[in-house]
Amino acid sequence: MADESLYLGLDLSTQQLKAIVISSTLKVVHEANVHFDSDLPGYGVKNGVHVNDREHEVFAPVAMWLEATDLVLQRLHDQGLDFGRVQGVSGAGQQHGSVYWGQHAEQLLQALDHGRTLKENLAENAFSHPNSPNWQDASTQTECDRFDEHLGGGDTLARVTGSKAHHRFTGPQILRFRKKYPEAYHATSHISLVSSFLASLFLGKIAPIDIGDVCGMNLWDIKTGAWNEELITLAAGPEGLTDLRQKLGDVEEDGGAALGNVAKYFVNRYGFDARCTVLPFTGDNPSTILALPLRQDDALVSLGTSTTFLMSTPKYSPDPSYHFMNHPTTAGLYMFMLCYKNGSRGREDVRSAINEVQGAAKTDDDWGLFDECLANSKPMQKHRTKTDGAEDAVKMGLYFPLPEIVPNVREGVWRYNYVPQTSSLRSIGESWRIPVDDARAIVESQIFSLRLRSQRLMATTQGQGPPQPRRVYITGGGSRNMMIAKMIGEILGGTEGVYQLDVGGSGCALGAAHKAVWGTERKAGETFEDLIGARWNEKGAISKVHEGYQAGLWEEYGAALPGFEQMENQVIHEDQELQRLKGTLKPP
Ligand code: XUL
Repeated sequence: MADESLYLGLDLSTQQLKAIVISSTLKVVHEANVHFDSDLPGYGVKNGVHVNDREHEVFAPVAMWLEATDLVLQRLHDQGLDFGRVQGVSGAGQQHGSVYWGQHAEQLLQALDHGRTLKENLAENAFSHPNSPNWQDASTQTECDRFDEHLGGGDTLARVTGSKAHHRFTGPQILRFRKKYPEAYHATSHISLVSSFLASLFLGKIAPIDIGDVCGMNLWDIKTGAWNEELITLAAGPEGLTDLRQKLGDVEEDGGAALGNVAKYFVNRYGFDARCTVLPFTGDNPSTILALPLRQDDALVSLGTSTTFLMSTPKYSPDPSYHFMNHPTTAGLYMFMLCYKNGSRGREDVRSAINEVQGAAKTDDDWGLFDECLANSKPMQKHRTKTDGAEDAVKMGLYFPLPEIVPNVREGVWRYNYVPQTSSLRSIGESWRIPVDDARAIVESQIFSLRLRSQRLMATTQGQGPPQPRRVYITGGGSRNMMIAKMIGEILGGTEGVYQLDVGGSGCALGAAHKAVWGTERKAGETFEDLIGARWNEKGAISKVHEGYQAGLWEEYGAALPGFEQMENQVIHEDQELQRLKGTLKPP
């Protein structure tokens, strides 16, 4: 329909700002993006960030995001988008990052001059610090130790806030920021997450933090639904509780709430309808589960630069090895999340090594030989080794080109043989063909880790078959590899199978656009799942790529899972010993 209402969803991710415009009936009508490295080279970022290796800092310039916001809207305008039809705007942001507003922020946001760019309006005077710490930052080990200790251990912190302390979480980051930049901290009037920062621009005033994204801070008590004052005091210092509470502001509990109308700047500069509503912006992971009506017990695996595993569940069973967050739209549901730093990069390293030794004619980014290695090998590469005598051993490994989050260990590659019958684990001897055997081992290893950590949640799910997800949706670059899709079905299962979710360039931006439709058009009491579920056209968005659960094989993988856990524990133990020797870890 020519005058059907439109909705804008944005995703401010690490490497780009994406925008997607959909209709009330969820059809995508426009998409645009801005790549920070190539479109805004003046900031000198690589993969969207600056890195200070000496302090393990990773951060991005806020001015770059301001410039990207105007540019992405300009690109939508150039495509012919009639902004006057846009009735709702929502968005997603890379999780955990924080933006430090200065004393003039409110005033400058309210008076945005549409004759100048956002950067010209804000960059110089609206912030107390020019950069935002990125989720890849690993500079806060000391602060994380203090957060874990503060409530009596990582287990308690996970129970209260949904996660143990993590380098990237905003609470430890704020504590470090206060110590490293005391003057800037003092001059800070508000602290936004990346999501609420972007919402603030559209709103023309500081937007509240969202109920899903607030769980990525180690500061929010999930069960009581309030800031945890002990943790805020830790981040703020003994005298600073009230001050930091004010800096953080209130949290919007309704993911579909109307925060206000779009700021005049956008009406006058781009032609937005002055009645267009701004809704809460959430984190990129919570937003991704809104790209489809993800039912309870369905799992979504994103195989991108990082690997993430997301599930929507009513069961709150936190553990230090993973994350629980509030569901971004539906009270009483939680989002379970595993987030790995090492996703595609490790697979790419193995692929390049195989291409180098095996196929002189292959270009570096050709996956043919890697896939052949997967297709020509047996599950877990079962074999008999000389050392293992008559026992069947399986090959397994860990591949972390970057220090990993799950589990928290340094970078490295480890290869083992494991004998399920005797539970014996040996560092490899002669039986491995490196790098050929690494292809199956790395893919299995990444999926084993997902199964190991999600299995507890599956315990009560299905009426028939062993506990496993109902559907497994896969998305991201790696999901296009059909061998990987098959192995996901074989190891994780899925009573209804494995589905590739093809929602174009950005599931997060699409999820945000869905949220804008729901928040703006919902009737009283209508849930996100009901409204979006009724309008979603499954046929256009997903395709079944594997049957999922294979009786026998799933159990065989299950028998090797204790070996995988043993291998991880051994590597963690060795890593801690190493750190102790270097003097960076206290004795247990
Ligand atoms: C989640 C996390 C990443 C970022 C990516 O905890 O750190 O997935 O959200 O933008």
